[in-house]
Amino acid sequence: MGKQGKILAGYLAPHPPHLVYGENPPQNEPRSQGGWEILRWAYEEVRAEIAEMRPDVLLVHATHWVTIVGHHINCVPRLQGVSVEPIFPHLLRYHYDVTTDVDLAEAIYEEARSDGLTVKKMTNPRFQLDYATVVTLHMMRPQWDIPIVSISANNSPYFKGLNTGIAQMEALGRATRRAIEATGRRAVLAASNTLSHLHYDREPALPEDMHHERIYNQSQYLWDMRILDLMRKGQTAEMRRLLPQFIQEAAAEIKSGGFFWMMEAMGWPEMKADVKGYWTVIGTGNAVVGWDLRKLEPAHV
Ligand code: 2X7
Ligand code: FE2
Repeated sequence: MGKQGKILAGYLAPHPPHLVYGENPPQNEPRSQGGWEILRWAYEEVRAEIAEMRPDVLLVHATHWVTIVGHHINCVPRLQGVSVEPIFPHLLRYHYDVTTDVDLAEAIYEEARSDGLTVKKMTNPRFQLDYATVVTLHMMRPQWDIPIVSISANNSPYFKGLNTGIAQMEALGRATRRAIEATGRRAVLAASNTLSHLHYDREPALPEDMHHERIYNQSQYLWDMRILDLMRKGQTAEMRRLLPQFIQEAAAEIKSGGFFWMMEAMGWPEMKADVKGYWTVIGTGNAVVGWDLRKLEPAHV
């Protein structure tokens, strides 16, 4: 039997297209004057950690790849295309070229199916990646030289009621962990989510005019800080207990399931998370946060 795989780290890795737009990478067509630096610099720390960890694979729960029947796992070996953000096409028209870790993707499919989840292999070679997947992966690893696995957002917490949906996402997390272990992969997970999610509906003439960028309301700011404070202190069980109320009261995007998937796969570690940065994008609360599981091990991997 080969070496058992492991999850090296997990990141809360939000996906506003504004972050890619502000960076002006060659893959994106629109140009900007910059903007949202605090979040972009936070992602620079993630990039450095990934360069150091050298994982075999990056797994992302694809928040804006919404599937109605079941959880779909991307099993296409290579995907090339242009991802256009439907609401902000003037900010994100991104050219991507990515390989998929098909063996791991198929292992997750099998594990999830054996747990009774409705799952499907996505094999359409012309499939287009959603912008959340593209933005999160670009911000984490703009070279696109590490294979990925992307998992659709069945959004079961929306479709099936919050508690039933969360239970399903957690089952998917356990299945993902077993598949990583069985295939021997050294994996990094990403939950592509904003925290509080109420936002403005008018864009300034210059989208990156930071004079206009501020949190939508004080109550959702206080909620974000409460959750981030618990993450920083490593009070993970207490954070988990509050998440349903947070989702209801701050319209938190983590309702879409990826955060529950990732944290369950990592065993909800009672460790201090590394909050790398927090700021607003069109009024929503976005944090880049890391859980470096290598710190739980006696010797660094
Ligand atoms: O998808 C998003 C988001 N979650 C937050 C802010 C802005 C745009 O897109
Ligand atoms: Fe989103």
